[in-house]
Amino acid sequence: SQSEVSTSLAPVIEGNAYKRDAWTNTPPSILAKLPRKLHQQEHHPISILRNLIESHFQEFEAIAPASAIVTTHMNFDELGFPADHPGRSLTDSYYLNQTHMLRTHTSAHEVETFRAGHDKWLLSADVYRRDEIDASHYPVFHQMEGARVWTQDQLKDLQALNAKMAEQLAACPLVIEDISISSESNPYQPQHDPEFAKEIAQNLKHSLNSMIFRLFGQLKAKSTEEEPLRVRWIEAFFPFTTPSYEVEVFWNGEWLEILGCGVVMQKTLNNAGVPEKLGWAFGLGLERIAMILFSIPDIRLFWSEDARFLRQFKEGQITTFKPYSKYPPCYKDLSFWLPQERNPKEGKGAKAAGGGMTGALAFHENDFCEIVRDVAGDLIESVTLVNNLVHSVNCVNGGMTQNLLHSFRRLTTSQTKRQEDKVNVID
Ligand code: FA5
Ligand code: MG
Repeated sequence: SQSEVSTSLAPVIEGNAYKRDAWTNTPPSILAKLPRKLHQQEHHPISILRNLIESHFQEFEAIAPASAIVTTHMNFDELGFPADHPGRSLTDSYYLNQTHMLRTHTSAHEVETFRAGHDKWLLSADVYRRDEIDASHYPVFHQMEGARVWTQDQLKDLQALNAKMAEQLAACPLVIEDISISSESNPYQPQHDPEFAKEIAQNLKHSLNSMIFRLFGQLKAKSTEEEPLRVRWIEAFFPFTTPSYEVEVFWNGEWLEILGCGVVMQKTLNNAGVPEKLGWAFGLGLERIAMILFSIPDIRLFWSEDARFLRQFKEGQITTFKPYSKYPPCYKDLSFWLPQERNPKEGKGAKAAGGGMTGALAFHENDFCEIVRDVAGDLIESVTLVNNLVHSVNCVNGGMTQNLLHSFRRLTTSQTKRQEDKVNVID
């Protein structure tokens, strides 16, 4: 029967079996990404960026949800997505079956996080969307959700806090293209005191602007142009916030959307069992920001397991990505004999002490590297000495025994351009 077939095909993921049905549309290639967790992989640019943002939001708790598999209720219903929202369609999201799916955004964890009593938190995770594949889209990417909520009582201090934050921001060379906090098309919630809602939205903007300045300000300082960073706030719509905004950063001649945010819909907080609280939430795309910060030209590079990608990054540092060949590196082994020569710096004493034949060679590894660089430029990634032998052989010269150095060196080459790939460096 139909149901027997479905059961027998139920995939087991993270120890749970998900019964297939008409909604099942997640291919094994996508499921294979679940254990990767790039945002938790030390020295990976996504993890470096997550840590940088977490250290900026000092008093916020960092939360890591257990699984990418959520119920459709968590991903959509709980957040007020209407039944006919396009995000729910099989063409846009990955379903395990009608009730379980791969989260499409970190907002899927908002309600459970508020319910657990967290008031200031950041939550980072892998998210999944059926999407085109090109340099800036990938069906798996990473988001960070952030939220801060207050009780009515605590809100009284918010105005003073906002004034302090505004003062600090005024000292930053940021050009912010702002919009009004609320408008007819981007209204406050009817059950909110507009004064409180305004201060919450103001706090959201200050918090995000200072984070943006912290991240991109460093980058600007590194660049030669003196142009200040341009940031633009625009009106947006999300079923779980109002007023809502998106933030774009002007980069390489175009506006790039980096996050969505807004004042949390009171319905969401009521659902979470904390109706007495009010606050804001944001969701940002870690890849989008990391591509700018690290100059990574293609979103697919984040999934690379090639050491030539991974070794370019280090926790705590924003470094500029250097492109490498799309071909794997090739190794050239090279060995050569060096005649015994005395190091000129050694003086006469060495001869007396060592019997004349044990002095160091004048040859220095850097001399060798100089030759390599001269011939092949930056095509050579690294030169590694594999072995060094000193042994006696009979030399033609009068049958005298001499010590010769047998030096066996390994050259690792990697080409950066296709044209250069044809260059046969050292054979
Ligand atoms: C959301 O996902 C909302 N959950 C954000 C939110 C959270 C709003 C909390 C309000 C309150 P959106 O679909 O616009 O919104 O995605 C948020 C960010 O994720 C985008 O700004 C972008 O930086 C990133 N993003 C979205 N789609 C992709 C993609 N295909 N590839 C890479 N990054 C993406
Ligand atoms: Mg968006």
